[in-house]
Amino acid sequence: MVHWDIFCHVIDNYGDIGVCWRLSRQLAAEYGIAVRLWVDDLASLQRICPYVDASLEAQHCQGVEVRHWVEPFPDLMPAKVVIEAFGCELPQRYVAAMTSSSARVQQQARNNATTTTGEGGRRVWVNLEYLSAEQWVEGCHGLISPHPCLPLAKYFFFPGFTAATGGLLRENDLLAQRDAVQHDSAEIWCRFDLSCPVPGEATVSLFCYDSAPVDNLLDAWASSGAPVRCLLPESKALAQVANWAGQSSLTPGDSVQRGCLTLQILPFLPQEDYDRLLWVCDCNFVRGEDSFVRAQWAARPLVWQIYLQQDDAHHLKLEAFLSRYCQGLAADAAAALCAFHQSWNSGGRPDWGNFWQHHAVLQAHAAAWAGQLAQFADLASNLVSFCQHHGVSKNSSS
Ligand code: TRH
Repeated sequence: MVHWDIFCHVIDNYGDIGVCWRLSRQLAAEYGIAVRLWVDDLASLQRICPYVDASLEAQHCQGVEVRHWVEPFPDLMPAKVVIEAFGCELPQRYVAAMTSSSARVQQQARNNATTTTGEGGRRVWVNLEYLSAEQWVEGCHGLISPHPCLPLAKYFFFPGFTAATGGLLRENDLLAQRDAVQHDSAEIWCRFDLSCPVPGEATVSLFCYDSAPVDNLLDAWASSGAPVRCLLPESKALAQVANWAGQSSLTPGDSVQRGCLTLQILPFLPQEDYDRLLWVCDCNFVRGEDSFVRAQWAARPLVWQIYLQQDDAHHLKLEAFLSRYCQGLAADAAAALCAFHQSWNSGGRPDWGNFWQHHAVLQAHAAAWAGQLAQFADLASNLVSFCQHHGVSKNSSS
């Protein structure tokens, strides 16, 4: 069985561990890979996967070996594939072990060019990058970067929206599961302890940063003239929402009614349940990277709040996505979608009426977009092929 080590440093929020956790589970479940996930913040992992015990240094969960990444890092044999997620720096001791094992392998190869090394040959070190729809990603995906002073090199692996990138995370059965739930969603509403939507009601999930103009959006929904039900999993935006509702706090199970708006507070959901929430809502407000991708697989209209970056680099990222996403979308619907994103991402007054009048067109487009993305190979399978191409086969021993 081939072993992979995945390293995740949680910067803030849940996106870094959200991506690493999905990837780890998929590699274990679909490829039989022995994944060891090193994460420095187990509490964040526990939020998205309640089966994880944040007090344990080592545990197995959903087919993945979860290890608390603390210093000093233990002495151990590095895996055949080493994934450094989002440029997190690998532990020095681990890099030193990679260096000495690579030197031994080279020495053995020199001694006996025809024999496979006792350590099983090559190792691939990959830096898994953040997702962007920008054009330059295609040119950088797969590039190698030699270490400045050690005899090691790592590859840059970029997720993306085209066949020339690393693709997007998508489990084998994801779309079939989504279709089944969307065909009959009553059980899911019941699971969330919520009533099924009534005809004419727009159900919307809301996951955003506290910088979003939430008050303006809630005002727009309250006065929209048609029923809107907003489902809000517990998040930082809750304080702002409570303030808007004139309450000192809101907790899961609470509900607020203002004009046309019914606001229902949900607990922070396990990752699989959050997916299901996206599948059953008519429109999903998402953020960052992982919820943004999952909302695309939900094949429902979405509104993305991008993670703020230094030097306003996020503006280009947002534009790049919108210009890809809007291809093939009717001009008036595309204009409404872009205007809505601009105001949502810049603290403006999102015009819900102007946006949602196109909901039928936006719905058809969201389904077509998901279908188009599903034509490309998914990120895990691309990563496995990439490692095979660079010398780590499915059967390499660790
Ligand atoms: O939490 P985020 O803002 O993460 C961000 C981004 O990834 C950003 O690119 C990165 O630089 C920054 O973190 C450090 O948003 P994101 O990416 O959508 O991740 C949220 C995760 O939380 C995702 O895996 C879905 C999950 N989630 C649940 O499991 N349950 C829930 O109830 C909700 C609302 C989210």
